[in-house]
Amino acid sequence: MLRINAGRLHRRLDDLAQIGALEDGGVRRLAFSDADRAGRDFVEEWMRDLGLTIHVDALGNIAGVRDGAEDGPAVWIGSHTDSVGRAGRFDGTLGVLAALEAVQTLDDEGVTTRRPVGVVSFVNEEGNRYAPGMMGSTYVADMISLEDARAATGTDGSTLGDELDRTGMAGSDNLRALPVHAFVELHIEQGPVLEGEGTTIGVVESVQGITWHQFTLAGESNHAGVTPMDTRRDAGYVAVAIATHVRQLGQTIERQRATVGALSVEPGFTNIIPDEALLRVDLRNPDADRLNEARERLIEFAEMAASGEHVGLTHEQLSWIDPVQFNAEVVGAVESAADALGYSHRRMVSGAGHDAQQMAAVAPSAMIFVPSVGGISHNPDEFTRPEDVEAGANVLLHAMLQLAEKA
Ligand code: HGY
Ligand code: MN
Ligand code: MN
Repeated sequence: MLRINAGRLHRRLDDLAQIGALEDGGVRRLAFSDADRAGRDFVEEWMRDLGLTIHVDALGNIAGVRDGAEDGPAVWIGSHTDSVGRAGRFDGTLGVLAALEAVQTLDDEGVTTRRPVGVVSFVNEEGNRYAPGMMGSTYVADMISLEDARAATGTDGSTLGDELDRTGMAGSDNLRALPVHAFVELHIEQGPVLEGEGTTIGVVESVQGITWHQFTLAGESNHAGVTPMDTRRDAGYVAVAIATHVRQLGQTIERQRATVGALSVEPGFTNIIPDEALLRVDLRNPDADRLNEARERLIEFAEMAASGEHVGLTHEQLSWIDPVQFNAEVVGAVESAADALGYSHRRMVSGAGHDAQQMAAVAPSAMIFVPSVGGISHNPDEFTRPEDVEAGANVLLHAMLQLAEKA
């Protein structure tokens, strides 16, 4: 059976990890930053070396297509190369680089597939600078307009469209017009399940739903020592009360995950009652009804806490992404590839959101997971063992071959 060139893949992963490298061994390639552009250029250069036909759309998504013996819908493989603000080196990048490695292996072995094969790298999967996350794949799936995407305001106060223009990442092609037969995404699990069981491959059947919310609070700054407790309009207190309630949602709703990823108070001095506060909340659940229950309880509590303290509340829903069931045939292709290669494997749900979750709306999709050491991710210590990187890339190669068929 064909196997990828593991040494080449590991070298590419190391090379890409130098782009946006942080002192602590992590990476930062926030969407539409110079580092993100450099990461995208790195991928584009490899696509050109492979002679792929390159398409870049108005939001900066890039696809490199390898001809098949026949024209028609292509099998897409890929992921993203943007990162969270303090990331590891495998999240997203493994899926894009393993896809390029799989295509290069076809070239090395002189294999022609019946269907074309496309390698795709979606922009702004993480949504750390510009919400919502999975923005690039959401755009390709025609679920967000270019106008709304370009208008997104960054956590740094910038506007996405300005940064897109400054970095020159946009193109004039239309990825929505490219016919897709199936999409397979290789990704690190980012959780403890595979490692805990000693299983090599996760055959991902579904992804839980996600909704992000931002609350800004406007109170009144005043003297911490003199102001009586019952006359305060303490924006910081309300933010902390909401954050505490978020944890309770995670403890009282079945299979609910609930996180306050960002919380800030102003002016931020010990003896000044905060007059401004901001918090961003990440809620997840595999069941859409429960996710909606969490959303409603969160908003209801925030409104009650703010009015009790006579503090102004502004709420913005930054995203709502439905739970998704992947396509049984594509899941089957992943599972039979793992089987044929002799890797241990198990079916599972994804706790993290992924581009495949959005692509599933426009093409039969599925995912491949490989173990995360210690279940750690979104952290410079994120690590996947070399043999598991290799296994995941081999499964991606063979799942793609099943779906694209040898000519
Ligand atoms: O947030 C997520 O689940 C993914 O890392 N974008
Ligand atoms: Mn991520
Ligand atoms: Mn990711």
